[in-house]
Amino acid sequence: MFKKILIANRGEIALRVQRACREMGIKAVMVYSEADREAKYVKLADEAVCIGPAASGQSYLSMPAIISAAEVTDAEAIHPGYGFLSENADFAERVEKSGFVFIGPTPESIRIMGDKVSAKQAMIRAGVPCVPGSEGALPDDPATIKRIAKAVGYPVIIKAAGGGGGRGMRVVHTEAALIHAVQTTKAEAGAAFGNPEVYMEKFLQNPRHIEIQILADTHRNAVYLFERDCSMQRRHQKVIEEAPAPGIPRRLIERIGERCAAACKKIGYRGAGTFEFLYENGEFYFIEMNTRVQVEHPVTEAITGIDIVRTQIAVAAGEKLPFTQRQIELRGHAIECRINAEDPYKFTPSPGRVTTWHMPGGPGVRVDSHVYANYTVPPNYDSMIGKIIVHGDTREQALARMRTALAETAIEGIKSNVPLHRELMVDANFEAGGTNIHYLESWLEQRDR
Ligand code: MV4
Repeated sequence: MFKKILIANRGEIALRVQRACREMGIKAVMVYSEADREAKYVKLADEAVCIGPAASGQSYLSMPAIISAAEVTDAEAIHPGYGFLSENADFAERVEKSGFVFIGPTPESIRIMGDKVSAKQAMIRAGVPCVPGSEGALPDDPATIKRIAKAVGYPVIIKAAGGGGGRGMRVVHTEAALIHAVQTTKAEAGAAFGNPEVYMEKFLQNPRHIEIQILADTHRNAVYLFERDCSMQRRHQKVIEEAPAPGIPRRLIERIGERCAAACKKIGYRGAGTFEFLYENGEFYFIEMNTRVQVEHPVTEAITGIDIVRTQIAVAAGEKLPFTQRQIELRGHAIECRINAEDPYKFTPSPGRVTTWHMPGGPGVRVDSHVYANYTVPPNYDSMIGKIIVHGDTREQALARMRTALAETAIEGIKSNVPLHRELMVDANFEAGGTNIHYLESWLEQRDR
């Protein structure tokens, strides 16, 4: 096992990975920007290295700064967390070329999944069901594009190969609007991602966002850790996640989960990963794969009892997965509320000094956050400042525990979205379960009136 790991991230995930290191007897090196100098997890670190100014581009996104920090501290491996450089294939490659272990998949896997056209082609070959659409990137010829759209059937969606997570997409309802939409999306994709390639899919009108968590080792073992329902989102930012997904038959999850695990073995995937699907009318359609640990991983940890971060580290060190698929059991129900430093009505960021920070507790309650009373939320980064995760025997119990947890929560000095979560936890439609990807945004519109 590694003796020392460098954690190339900040905030709650930096603390989460540090905790896994502690538990495993591994020394943790934290890197921090000038804006995060006072963070407690930095002071708690075995070693800490300042890698630059507050701006991410000059700190958490600076490959030379991070690799130098690993060199001077003699770390053996680098955990990238989520966001920042976590899905940057060039970074993974530079980490390995510099003699460190990248705690994640191979640069090649990251590269394939980063290009949404090659990701989809790999999944089709591996037997994972995808949204019907163009086979690969769209050609230039307008007549051919029109023929493909006609075969797929309107409405269609044009997506950038270099996009993902909701960036670089355009819905098209009629042939009259098609060619202009393709050309505009291509131009935007070229400017934003340095890759003008686009592809076409049938546009699904009211799907749910269901994702499958997988873990794979370097000994050809891969397992799925069931699903998460991430449909409660606003502007492609998830707000609430839960597992299992309400109302989806277990045999369908088992079938798609087996396909994902088989695909991992086929492509030689290693580490943690997530297959994102749209789910509509009882069918799963692959859209993207995330090659990192995700914000919402604690939901899966709660229902399986498996420590995903610990397992990432273990398989990166070459260990075999310590469980087989048959040993993984689903227990109870988990819900996560993301806590953001933002106005709960207008969603404007609300950084600043946190004067009161009371977090909930009790049976089945977990809080992942780096925040404490008198901590100052810097204005330079994502507004997520923590997560409340509850677990219960049933969805009803999990919901009850989340309501109690949110009632106990007190955050003062900055605005937070805790009031929004309190309202959503008593919303009749959320309570019923199975809301689609548009539900939260339409709920917010209704609330405004
Ligand atoms: C789609 C879609 C409907 N049909 N693809 C948005 C994020 C990116 N990961 C893919 N996205 C979508 N792809 C087809 N063929 C609708 C969305 C979408 C969405 C997906 C998941 C969660 C929230 C969403 C919100 C708006 C649109």
